[in-house]
Amino acid sequence: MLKHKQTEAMPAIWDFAAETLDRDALRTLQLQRLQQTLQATAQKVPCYQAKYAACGFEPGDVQSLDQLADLPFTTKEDLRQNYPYGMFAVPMRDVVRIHSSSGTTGKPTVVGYTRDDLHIWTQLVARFMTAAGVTADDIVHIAFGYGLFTGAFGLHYGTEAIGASVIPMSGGNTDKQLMIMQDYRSSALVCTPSYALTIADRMEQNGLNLKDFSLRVGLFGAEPWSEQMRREIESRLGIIATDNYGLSEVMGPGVAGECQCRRGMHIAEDHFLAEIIDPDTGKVLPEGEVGELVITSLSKQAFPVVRYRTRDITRLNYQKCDCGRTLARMEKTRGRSDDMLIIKGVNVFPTQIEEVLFQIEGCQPHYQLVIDRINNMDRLEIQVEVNEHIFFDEMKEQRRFVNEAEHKLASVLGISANIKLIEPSGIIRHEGKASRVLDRRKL
Ligand code: DLL
Repeated sequence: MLKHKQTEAMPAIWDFAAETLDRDALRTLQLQRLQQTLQATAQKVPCYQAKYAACGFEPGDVQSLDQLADLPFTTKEDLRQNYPYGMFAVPMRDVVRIHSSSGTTGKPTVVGYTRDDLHIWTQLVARFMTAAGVTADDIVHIAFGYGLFTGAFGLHYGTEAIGASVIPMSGGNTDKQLMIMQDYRSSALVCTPSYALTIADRMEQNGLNLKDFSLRVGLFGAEPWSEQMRREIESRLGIIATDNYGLSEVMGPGVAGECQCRRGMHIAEDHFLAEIIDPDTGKVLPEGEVGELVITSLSKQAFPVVRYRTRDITRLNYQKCDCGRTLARMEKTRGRSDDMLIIKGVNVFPTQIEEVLFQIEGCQPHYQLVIDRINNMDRLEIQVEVNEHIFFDEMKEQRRFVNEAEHKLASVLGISANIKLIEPSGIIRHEGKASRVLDRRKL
């Protein structure tokens, strides 16, 4: 059990009262806030008015949290249809910030924040950063792109609230990132896990020595990553790597984050109600089962969401954590239900393939999945970077790698794949979220 006691020296951002509430008190708070959110959406958002009317629902009817399951879901499609401001529950004069999702297809979804929303967002980010071990003594290097994406601004204000020093570096220009990180003595790194690996690669290519850096902790999020990848980042950057989760439609980063125990990300349940549903039937699943995360916001003013389907696949754990927090923890997400690949009928997430690959000696943490359909048969090619020794040395080593990869993929995941070895640095690097799947099947 980690020692914790609210003392004057402790940053205010360990919100002891909220983060260690017992479940009954938490549920009472959640119900009260849910009722307010339902009233606000029923009064102010036409999309919710239509949804409620269609199922004969009166917001005043909800007297228990279980009744939430009777309400319709909100989807990205609802947000698209109400582009740009149709889902806002306050007039634009009360909106002080606008962000949008990083969607790559169609119109992005637009989200807004009132001043109170921004205050809560900042507090929640500061809370998970504190849980991950960031203190006022840290120098926090933010390598997320500043802009419409919520990552950089979210972590930026959270850092300031803790009283740590923020370096608003933004994304790209990895050589410069390294120079600043070294010279300014950055102790905490904030970016996507894939960019953390790009930074590690460049450090090695430039012959830089870890000892000349001050890094000690990483706060990584915005994309799925495996435990193997965590170990790789930790050993190559000499840091503790923590995971944090969020999505712009719900708030941005700060929805959930790992404490130093790193056994799941604590969800800010005093501000968000989490459910796990079967993505096919929409039914709420029993505690502990894997399914799609659905979130209802409990305190947001400008952009409340009721039963928003995140498409992210995870599992919730309600056991009290060793850190003392009682807030439920979500497991590392396995990917999105819409990222799930079905290859020759087998359901598989890219992160599961990543887990298998990274166990093989000589594998570099960079890969790309290319799926084709040839003569009505799915064909998966895994392009994977290997170290120089394997790529340039004898065929024997290459064969060993390919055989082991094929064997493991077949025995662990039940899929067959052609493995294509790629030379070091041969796979395109990403500064933001990595995109690792090229599905060329015309279905
Ligand atoms: O990625 C918010 C964020 C920024 C979270 C910085 C953490 C750190 P969007 O661009 O709207 O928002 O993308 C949201 O990214 O539905 C997940 O599929 C994925 N995602 C976010 N965090 C994680 C994570 C931000 N820790 C979408 N693990 C979400 C896995 C994540 N996937």
